[in-house]
Amino acid sequence: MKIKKFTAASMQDAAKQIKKELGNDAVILHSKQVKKRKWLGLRSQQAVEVIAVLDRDVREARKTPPAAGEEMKKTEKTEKTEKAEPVQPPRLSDHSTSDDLAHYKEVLPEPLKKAERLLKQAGLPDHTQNAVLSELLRSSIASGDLTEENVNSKLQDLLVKKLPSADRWQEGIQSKYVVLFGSTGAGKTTTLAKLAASSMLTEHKKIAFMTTDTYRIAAVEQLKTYAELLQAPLEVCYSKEECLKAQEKFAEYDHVFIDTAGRNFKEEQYITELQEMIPFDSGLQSFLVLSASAKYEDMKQVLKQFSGVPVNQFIFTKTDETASLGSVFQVLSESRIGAAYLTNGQDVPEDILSVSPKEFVRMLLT
Ligand SMILES: Nc1nc2c(ncn2[C@@H]2O[C@H](COP(=O)(O)OP(=O)(O)OP(=O)(O)O)[C@@H](O)[C@H]2O)c(=O)[nH]1
Ligand SMILES: [Mg+2]
Repeated sequence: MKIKKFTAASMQDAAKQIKKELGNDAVILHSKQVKKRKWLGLRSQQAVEVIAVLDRDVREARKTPPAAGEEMKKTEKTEKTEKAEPVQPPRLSDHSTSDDLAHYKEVLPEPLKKAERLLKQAGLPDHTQNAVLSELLRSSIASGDLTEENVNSKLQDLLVKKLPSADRWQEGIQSKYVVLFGSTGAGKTTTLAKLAASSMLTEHKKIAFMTTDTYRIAAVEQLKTYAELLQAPLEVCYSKEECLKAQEKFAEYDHVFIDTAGRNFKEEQYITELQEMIPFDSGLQSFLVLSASAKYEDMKQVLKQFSGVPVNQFIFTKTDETASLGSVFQVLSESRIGAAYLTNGQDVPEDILSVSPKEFVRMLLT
């Protein structure tokens, strides 16, 4: 893709320059009338500023491109009747060069510049920002509509398409066993309590708790507090046998919420223990809990570490503690695993929500 800004006395002169420099395949992206200063700024003259783009995909995306001559006439006409309006792109042959959008960002029209700012604020990695902006540019030009509203809605659609499909997001609690695992302090126990409480209070289910987190007394105490508040039984399991016994004990319950130890994700032993203790083969929903405020590289490490255990969905915690959801977006996009819940505070049970990919993209861009 090649983008360039031209300033000329008339639209016709600009078209000649574009044709000379970019060839017959160039497409006009945007044009406006400007005042050109002459004689040390003492006099000014009307001029036209045109942004043109040369890109194979853009041309192919335009389904019924008008002939070059016709379009050129149309462009001249438009010049007389419209001021500072985007002009229909003329069809001018076949070239394509570097796709490095970075060189061209300063000449982008305002709605695309705004999209660029939003992508940056969202904290997406540079390569994702550039890929999205490049696609956005192409599809905006192809549609011939560079209004802020259209560009913004196209931006949202492009981002949604990069996420796992909506059916992988909002499943709710369906299985008998529900287990949360993840790295230390991610918010597993608090989130487990939120899920259990809403299952009991909203869905009127009979619930119980199990924990394999026996490393710290405080961890058991923390879960015990929630169990007592909900008047639900809790079984602490130190071995696989105790886990099996607890399963028998809770045979009549609708849902059993299982807490696991918070361990450093770099410890392989932790994953082996999980594989032994958790009833993965008895109708289990498993959630990998990641803090939304963690760095993308760390999230990727955790995901890799848990590749040995089945992960149904993600839960992203602490969205209230981060200004950007860029790393969450990137992890979702690369893993193709959906997000069941986001948590946004310490209060049990209210600070939890489930969102669709569309809603998530809106959050990402705000
Ligand atoms: N701001 C905020 N804090 C949260 C959220 N979820 C959990 N926390 C807090 O994070 C801290 C750790 O939460 P826990 O639920 O104990 O985390 P954990 O993953 O069980 O921790 P370990 O068992 O030690 O690995 C607590 O202070 C929680 O109140 C959230 O969505 N937002
Ligand atoms: Mg815990």
